[in-house]
Formats: sequence, C-alpha cells, structure tokens
Amino acid sequence: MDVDYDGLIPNNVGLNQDLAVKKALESWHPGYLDWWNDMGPEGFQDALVYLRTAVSVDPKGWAKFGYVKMPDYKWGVLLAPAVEGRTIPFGKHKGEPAWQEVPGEYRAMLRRLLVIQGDTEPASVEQQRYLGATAPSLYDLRNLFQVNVEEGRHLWAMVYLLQKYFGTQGREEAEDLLNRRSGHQDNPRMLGAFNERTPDWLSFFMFTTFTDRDGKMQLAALAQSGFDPLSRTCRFMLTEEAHHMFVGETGVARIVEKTCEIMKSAGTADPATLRALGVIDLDLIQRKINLHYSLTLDLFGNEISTNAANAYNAGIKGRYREDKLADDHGLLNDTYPVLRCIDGKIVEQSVPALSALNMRLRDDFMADTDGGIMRWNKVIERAGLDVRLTLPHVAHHRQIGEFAAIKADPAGNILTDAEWAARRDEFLPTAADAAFIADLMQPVQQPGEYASWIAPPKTGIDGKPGDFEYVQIFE
Ligand code: BYC
Ligand code: FE
Ligand code: FE
Repeated sequence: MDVDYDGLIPNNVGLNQDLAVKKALESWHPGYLDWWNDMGPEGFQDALVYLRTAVSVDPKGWAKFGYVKMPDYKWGVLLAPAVEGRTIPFGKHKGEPAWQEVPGEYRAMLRRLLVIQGDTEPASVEQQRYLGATAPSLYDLRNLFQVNVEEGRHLWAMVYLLQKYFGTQGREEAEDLLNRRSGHQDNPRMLGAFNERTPDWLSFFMFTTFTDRDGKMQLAALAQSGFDPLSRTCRFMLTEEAHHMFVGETGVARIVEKTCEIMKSAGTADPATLRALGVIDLDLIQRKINLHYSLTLDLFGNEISTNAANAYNAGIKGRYREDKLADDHGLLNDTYPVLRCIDGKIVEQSVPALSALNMRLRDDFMADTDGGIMRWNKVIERAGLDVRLTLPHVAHHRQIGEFAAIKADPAGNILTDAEWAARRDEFLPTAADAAFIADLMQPVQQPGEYASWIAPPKTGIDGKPGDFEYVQIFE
C-alpha cells in the first residue's frame, strides 16, 4: 500500500489509471493553493517547518519527518487498505456487500454529509490563521502548522470523493468548499462552531481538545459507512486526528501545570495576582472550557433527528465503534434516554433509538472527553491544590437543539434572562479576559524557550531534543 509520490498529487488510489478524476483534481489544485496562500497560516508561508508527511498508510510506517515549506506540503489522497469481503455493518442493508459505488437512492444524503465534513476542514484553518504570530514556542508553532496542513489534507480527502463519485455536482461542491469563509457574513461555513473565532492559543488548545474530538467521533461514525470509499477515507483520517487532540490536551495540561507552579510558589489563587505574574488563572481556563465545550456540543445536531435516523437506516452513517457493539445493528425496536427541555424543565425521556443517534454519539463524545479533563485535574492534584476543572452541563450556553431556548448555568440550573445577563461573565470569557490574553501572548521564537504561561512539553516531536529548531523562520 505504498503512496505514489511521482505525480502532482500523492495518492494510493491509482490516480494514474483514473484520468478523468486526476484531471478534475489537477484543475482544482491551483484554486486550493490560492485558498491556502490567502487563508492559511498568515506570515509563515516561507518558513521551513519540521512536518510529518504520510508515505504509506500502514499503521507502523506512515510518518516521515522533514523540513517543508507549507505551500510545498504533499497534500494527497490516502485511503486505508480495503478489507476483503467487507459487508454493510448496520441498517436495513446490513450484511449486503459494502458499496463500491454510490447507491442512487442515497446520493443526496451522502453528498450532503461529505460536503458538511469537507467544509469543517478549511474552516478550522481559517479560524487558526493568525495564531502563528503569537506562538509560545517553536514547538507549538510547528504543532499548529502540522494540524493546519492535515486539515488541508482532510479537505482533499472529501474533495476526492466528491469529484470521483458525484460528477459535475461534485466538482461544483469542491469549488464551493474553497469559496465559503469562516465567519463571513454572506458566505459562512456551514456549522456554527466553525464560524466562531479562535483568537488565542488557549482557545486553540481548547478547540483541538473538544472540536477536533467531534471530528474524531463523526469520522468514526462515517468510518462505519456501507459506502466503502468513505469508510476507508475516514479510517485513515482518524490516524491523523489523534495528533490534533494530543496537541490540544497536552497544550492545556502544560498551561495548567505552569499556573499551578506559580500558584504554589506565590501562595495565591488570586486571578489578578497570577495574571501579573504572567500566567493564566484557572478561573479563566474554566470559562474557556465552558465556551468551547458548549460550542462543540452544538455540532452533534438536534436531540431528536430524522436525518440521523435515515442515515443509519440507509447504512450510510453508523455509531461510534459500531463493529464492536453487540446488538442487532438495526435499532428499530430500541429506545435511548435523552435529556430534553419540556415546559422549560430539563427532563430525561426515553425515545426511539434511531432518532436519538446524534445524542448517542454525543454521549460517546462526552465519555471520551472525561478522560482529558481527568488528566488536567491530575496535574492540579499533583501540585497539591484542591481546585478542579469541570465540564459544564449540556444545557449550558447552547445554540442548537432543545436547550437553545433556555438559559442555564454550568451546573444545569435554569436561569431567567435577567439572571443570565447578570451572571454571564462568571461562566464565559469576558472582554477583560480577551484583553488580558491578547496582552499576554507575545511570540517566543528562540529554540527551546517557552512563554511565561506554558510549561515545556515532556518530550519532543520525533524524539528531537528540547532546543530543536522546529520552525526555521526567515525574515
Ligand atoms: N450548525 O436533524 P439535525 C471536524 C442543522 S468536526 C448549523 O439534528 P443532523 C473537524 C442541520 O444541518 C466533524 N446547523 O441534523 C473538527 C439540519 O439542517 P437541514 C464534522 C446545524 O443532520 C475540527 C438541521 O439543523 N463532521 O471534522 O442530524 C477541525 C436539522 O438538524 C447544526 C460532521 O459533522 C450546527 N451545529 O445533524 C477540523 C459529520 N447542527 O439539513 C474538522 C457530518 C444541526 O435540515 N454531519 N444543524 O437544513 C452530520 O452528520 C450532521 O449533519 C450533523 C447535524 C451531526 C452535523
Ligand atoms: Fe480534520
Ligand atoms: Fe482535526
């Protein structure tokens, strides 16, 4: 399963034998590069970045490290190996051979899912575009860029499927994916969280912890798809996703570590004092958790969803680890408990399992997220402090679904509009927080040096020593 690196577009899908698709991708390529130059990392396009590139999709040997200028990164089309004799794992076609072509009746549904998935990838690059200027170290700068180029590759992954399987419509969608812009008034990205700002590095680490984890869960559900090319695409994307969450989770952990160190040495928990000492108070970290976690919960869609039911029944989008679950994989007679908002109150209701699939995936997401929070709290515990970070209630600060209609605090207590207005600044980042962070985040570009507010990582990338020059910047 080696990757063909000879042509313009590295791939393991035999593009050289598939000339129509090759041509479509090659004519899309210049527009992609224009988009990358306009909307990708601002100011570092000439820097040499120590990046990993996939040279094979085998679990062991796919990462090769080396210095690359980002616009020269080998974005390509990579699918995980086919599983011989694979069958559709769930829904009403369960047990039939997996589809190698798009089933006509599910064409619109599949296209919509590919476009939504594809849209998030360039959106995140756009959201992170200005962060390079304030990176706390060359190590972190390199990790940002690694995430960015891989999200760019995820766009390629979806564009390949659109162009190969959806003809003219697919090519039009591929163009539109380059035209929408995160946060744009008239032509925004498709899902809410991808039009929010990622204004600073604490937000970046929260985004990669929580929002990239939504990516993991959604990709895992699509990796189960009966449409085999989608399944194979997502399986390979998941191996890249793990690194994004690593960047986020360890990033926050290192910030927490530094804050705790100063809390102990200065013997104070007072936010103003800690800020004066150049670290980020745990209260502000908690407010950022509340913000990014609630924005991410919105990405799972509505509590009750016929879209989700239809996609499952059709064999197009499965559950997290569908292949490891022991039930009938049809769910027609099952129920699932869902938190709903009824007469202004939060109540648990048992609903048909098929229509609750968004919540099932969200529950799996929440369980997965708990591990990360525990690791952050371990850092605080090791410092001998008894504060703890927590995840807010699902009803807190929501814009999609049942709880968009009400206001709730992070513990899930329902508030009146007046109470919310009076207390909002306790829960979510404030203008003063933003001003403090903007002031705090000054670039550190000496190899081996780190900003005051973040601890160095435990180990380097690719086994490199602490003072390794992960990014060579030329003025
Ligand atoms: N914002 O029946 P419902 C990633 C719309 S992240 C705006 O609940 P469904 C990444 C919905 O579209 C993973 N609109 O919808 C991470 C629908 O509209 P229409 C991205 C929203 O389909 C970091 C209507 O409300 N991948 O990869 O069950 C960096 C009814 O809702 C939102 C996917 O999401 C929202 N948040 O659920 C880089 C996988 N939520 O069609 C990358 C593909 C709902 O009635 N997407 N709506 O006009 C899906 O599976 C589903 O579309 C969703 C929504 C789970 C997103
Ligand atoms: Fe991605
Ligand atoms: Fe990602």
